[in-house]
Amino acid sequence: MGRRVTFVTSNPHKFREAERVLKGFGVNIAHAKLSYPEIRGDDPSEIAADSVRKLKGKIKPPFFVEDTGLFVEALDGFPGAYAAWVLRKIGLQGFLRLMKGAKGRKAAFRTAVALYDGKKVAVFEGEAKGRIAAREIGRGGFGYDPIFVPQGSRETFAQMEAEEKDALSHRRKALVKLAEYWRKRG
Ligand code: ITT
Repeated sequence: MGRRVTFVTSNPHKFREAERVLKGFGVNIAHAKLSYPEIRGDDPSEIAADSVRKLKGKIKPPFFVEDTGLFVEALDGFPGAYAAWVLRKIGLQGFLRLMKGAKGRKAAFRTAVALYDGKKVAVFEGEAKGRIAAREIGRGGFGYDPIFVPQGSRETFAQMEAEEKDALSHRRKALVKLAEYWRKRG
């Protein structure tokens, strides 16, 4: 299967994170910077698997896509897989307003990476549990990072060095599974 795989994503931050993590496993990635239509749904794995199938014939395999959602317990999982849409519409400040009065701030990022190796689709999941901060803190990272405090930490992802976030991140957990699968297949 070789050592090089293409990551199809419109998000350069995701690409850089994936590049760092996979490099540690000797896997090099190329960036196909494009956005593609996604189905609506609650489950990142279903969304990623559907997207990778639709990209067959358009991108040279092996390639993967990734879908991430933010699930807030007290909001019954909202915004979930609609996280990108919610951020575009109301921003972090709007989201923090929605959290006012919520009973608890527990949340989790869930990532699904779907790989097509030219023969079949494989999906790998990763989760980071944590909580929603009271306000935006930190300048690093992207997306919801300034308001997400991972379990066991006092800082938001946006306050951390890139490698510190990597060590705890939902994305890394999914990508490590991809790398292990990759290695086993040879
Ligand atoms: P692609 O679909 O093109 O890969 P995207 O940015 O639209 O890029 P998602 O739909 O998976 O990707 O992203 C969902 C939202 O969650 C979006 O607003 C991201 O900024 C945010 N997000 C994803 N991963 C994140 C992370 O590690 N930390 C903070 N926010 C994240």
